Amino acid sequence: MNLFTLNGKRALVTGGTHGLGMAMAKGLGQAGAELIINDISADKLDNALKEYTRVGLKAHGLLFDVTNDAEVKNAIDKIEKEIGPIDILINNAGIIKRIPMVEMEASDFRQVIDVDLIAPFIVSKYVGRHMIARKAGKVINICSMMSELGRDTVSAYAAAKGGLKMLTRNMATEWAKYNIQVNGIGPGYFATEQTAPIRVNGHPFNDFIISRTPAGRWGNPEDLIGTTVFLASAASDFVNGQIIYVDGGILATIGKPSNE
Ligand code: NAP
Ligand code: GCO
Repeated sequence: MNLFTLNGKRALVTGGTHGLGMAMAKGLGQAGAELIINDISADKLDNALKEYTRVGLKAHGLLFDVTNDAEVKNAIDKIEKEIGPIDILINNAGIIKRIPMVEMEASDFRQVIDVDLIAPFIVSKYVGRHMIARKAGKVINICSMMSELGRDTVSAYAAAKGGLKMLTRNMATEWAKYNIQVNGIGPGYFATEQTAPIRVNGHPFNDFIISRTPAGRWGNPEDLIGTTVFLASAASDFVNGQIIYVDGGILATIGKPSNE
């Protein structure tokens, strides 16, 4: 089982102050990794660092906007110089805008693409330079059901997550020769702040997801920990360019009529 240990490793998790980011970071910490948690909000970062300390994990906080090239470069240089080498990167930070396409402003579309697709490129570029020099590293991009499926109102999000799947494969193609494994996780529907508006009891989408998911429930953020530790550890040293869907079976089935 030493294949799964992260002792001596250091992991940067973008958007790691709550939701899926915090759950995955806690999993990495419990497997032995030192954590570097990023967010765009100072308050959320402070509260999150208190939570990581409360559960006995070693975590540093870095405030930067993942879409801002200069801020990201400075942050990565600062981490590498003052904290230490980044062994594991999780590109988790993300936003969604649920707007019918014909009503969506290009500025809204661009903002979603910026955070969900261009930012993983920017952060990976600056972290990748150090990983390539060390000929070692793990990058995990957080994809989505929308990397494979469309849905009313989430056009920009689907475009970004579809693009992130292919960015993952291309990064794996370019970096595997440097002993860097780049893979993705595609969560199904998970209970977090991001899905709160569509997970209200009685909301048609809430009932739809429960019937559409063979497991018959929403995912709990902790359901991602096993896959995250696998992709961050030596256990996945020959796994490159894969997207592992953790979705309770959504992508495996056409679903069934709600009255069945
Ligand atoms: P969430 O609760 O909304 O968390 C998103 C995180 O990203 C927050 O910490 C947010 O910070 C941070 N963030 C947003 N813009 C940022 C920026 N410009 N710079 C730095 N940090 C930024 O969402 P979640 O549900 O945990 O989702 C996490 C990831 O999983 C996202 O990529 C999402 O698309 C993906 N995902 C979620 C689900 C699901 O069912 N929940 C399923 C599949 C994929 P603030 O809170 O301070 O804004
Ligand atoms: C939505 C949801 C989804 C989930 C997730 C599914 O409005 O459909 O927010 O996008 O967040 O990405 O995998």
